Amino acid sequence: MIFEHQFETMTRTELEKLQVDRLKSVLKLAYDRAPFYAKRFREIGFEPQDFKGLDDLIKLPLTEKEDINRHFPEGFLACPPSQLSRFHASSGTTGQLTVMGYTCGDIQNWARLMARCFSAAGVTSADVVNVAYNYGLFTGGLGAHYGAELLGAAILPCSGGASHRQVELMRRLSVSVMCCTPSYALYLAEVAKDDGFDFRDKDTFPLRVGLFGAEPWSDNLKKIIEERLAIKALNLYGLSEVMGPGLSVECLEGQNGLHFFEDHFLAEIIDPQTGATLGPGQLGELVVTTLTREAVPLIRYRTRDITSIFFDPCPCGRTHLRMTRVMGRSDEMLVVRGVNIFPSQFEDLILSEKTLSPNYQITIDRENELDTLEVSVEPNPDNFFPLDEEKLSETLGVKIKEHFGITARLRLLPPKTIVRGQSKTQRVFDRLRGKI
Ligand code: DLL
Repeated sequence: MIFEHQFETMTRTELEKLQVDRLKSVLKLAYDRAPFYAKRFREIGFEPQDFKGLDDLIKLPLTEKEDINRHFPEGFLACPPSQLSRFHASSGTTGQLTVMGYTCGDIQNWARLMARCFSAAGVTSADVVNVAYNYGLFTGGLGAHYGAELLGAAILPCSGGASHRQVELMRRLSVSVMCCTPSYALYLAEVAKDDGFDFRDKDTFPLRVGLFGAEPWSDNLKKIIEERLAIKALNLYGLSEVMGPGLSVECLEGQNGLHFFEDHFLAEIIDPQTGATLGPGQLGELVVTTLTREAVPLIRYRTRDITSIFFDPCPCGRTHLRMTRVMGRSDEMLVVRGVNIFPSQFEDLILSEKTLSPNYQITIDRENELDTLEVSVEPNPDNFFPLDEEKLSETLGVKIKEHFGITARLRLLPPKTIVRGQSKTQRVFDRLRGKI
């Protein structure tokens, strides 16, 4: 089912007209009410009435996370503080909290967008949804909660943690849909196994689909989750500065790219170095302009997320553009001996070795003036035979060399050595740049 058919299947002409109308209002709102944008626009001599069409947007400056950190709330709030109904925050990689405010209208729109996501995953009021994203300042828990509630589904608000109890409840309450980070989904499968259960046993666990996101994950990890849990693993994307989860989602029919809700957000792809606009199919940084946010409209916000967009029709009938799986953040790209690599690209290579597990860490260091890269990984728990570390190291080393042209060392760890997270998992320990 398509939750908001009238919006999700609009023709491009209808959609662009709606976007232009909404953009005019958003630019006026930002200029009239948010001092940060009023100052910015004045500096470049731009007045909202100058805006004629979508092409004019790229003339406006980009907004950075740092701008929000410095100027929220005074500079960004476009509504009277009395109209605020919620705050959320995200800690990001730097550890500094980026805070966001929402009006009642923003929360209602968010619920509708998350209901669209669940609906794209085939969820109905007959489902039982376990929300294992953390509830609280993080947007995952409450975002998923409100969407599932709007659809009329029954919600099990487990949040992250207490994993044995969570598996037990999923069994007893016949949970059919799960929402959490992809790494936590794998961990729950591991916990179930320790407790003598198997998510693949559909008489015990009628689980059939998961909406996973909040961290980068690879195609190979998707395959592993689908095999281990015998479910469809769909990608859910969003970020708290712009709203939270629910900017885009994969649908059950297509399972190829994430439908980006263009009636609420405008997407651009730019070259992260030069800021130049890139076309469909070109990999770059996603820049988002909010079209309906009331409390904190954002104009050309740099997400730092690396993806590409495409406009091909999808069998599900939704017409909005799709984005490819986010490879990682431009500010989390690894630079090893001058080569740029995203951790998710490593994940794909590690998991192409069937004897290795998705529990891995990458450590970057320096020895004798040279960058070193070590992949520490646990073996696949389904292996029957002990692994030959030297041979595996060689095979993986060759693949890494072929793909990236750099040498890597493999370290096999005993099973369950790597700490499992309830939320976003830290995979990279970059001793050169202090991200440890
Ligand atoms: O992670 C919102 C969210 C919650 C999304 C639950 C999906 C599911 P933040 O904590 O602000 O918000 O982190 C946002 O996480 O800029 C991306 O770098 C990354 N991210 C989110 N979803 C995905 C995804 C939430 N599906 C940051 N794939 C974003 C890859 C993702 N990265």
